[in-house]
Amino acid sequence: MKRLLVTLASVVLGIAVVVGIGLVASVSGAEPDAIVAKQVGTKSTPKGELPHYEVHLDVYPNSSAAVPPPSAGTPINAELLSGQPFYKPSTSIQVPANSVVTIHFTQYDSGGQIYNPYFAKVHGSMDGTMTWNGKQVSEIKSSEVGHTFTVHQFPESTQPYLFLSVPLPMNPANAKTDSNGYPVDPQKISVTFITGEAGTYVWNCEFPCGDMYQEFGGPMQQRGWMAGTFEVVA
Ligand SMILES: [Cu+2]
Repeated sequence: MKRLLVTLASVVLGIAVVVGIGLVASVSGAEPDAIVAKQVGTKSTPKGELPHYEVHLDVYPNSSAAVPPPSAGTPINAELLSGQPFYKPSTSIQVPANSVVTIHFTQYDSGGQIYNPYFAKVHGSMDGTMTWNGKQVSEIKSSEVGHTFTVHQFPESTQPYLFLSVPLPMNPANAKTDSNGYPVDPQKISVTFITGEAGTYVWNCEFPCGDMYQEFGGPMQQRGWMAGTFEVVA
């Protein structure tokens, strides 16, 4: 009987922790202004010559004197999330429909083993690869992941299918760093994909880079930090 009670208590506690993290995460859905993809020309694709757009995103391990934390969130979030990683300049991204889009990432964080090796592979890019420091690759070592950029739809979505997942390699622990603690030679990743019709999607990081529940709490559930919106606009 005692054992049953202990089991029950830990299940209840477990649920409370998950619900609690969810509540903290939903306190604020505010994000910095959306990044709007810029046209850089046209590109030939399996679907013909399409307008080509670019987006630039940086990933930082923490804020510093040189890189202020995201403005999203309430003071309580800022307090809870200080020292946590985030995407810059925003996590809200807008790209045009029926176009080719290239996202360029500059990744300054360390990393480690990702729980699910599926997310160490590139999914949904135009040719199944990404460019990593000048090389074409379709996956990286699952033990060397810094973050992922994973775009997907809402479970109940009736919008056009969109799934894109890019692993961003970690910087080694002994990487040379600048006075703010960021690697002087960060990881550079580019991925190119084709958009379909308009739709609103979400994205998040699938590397356990946060804290609390299995490192999936804190910034992982916070728009403006490791999650955001991805809009394909007509
Ligand atoms: Cu992350």
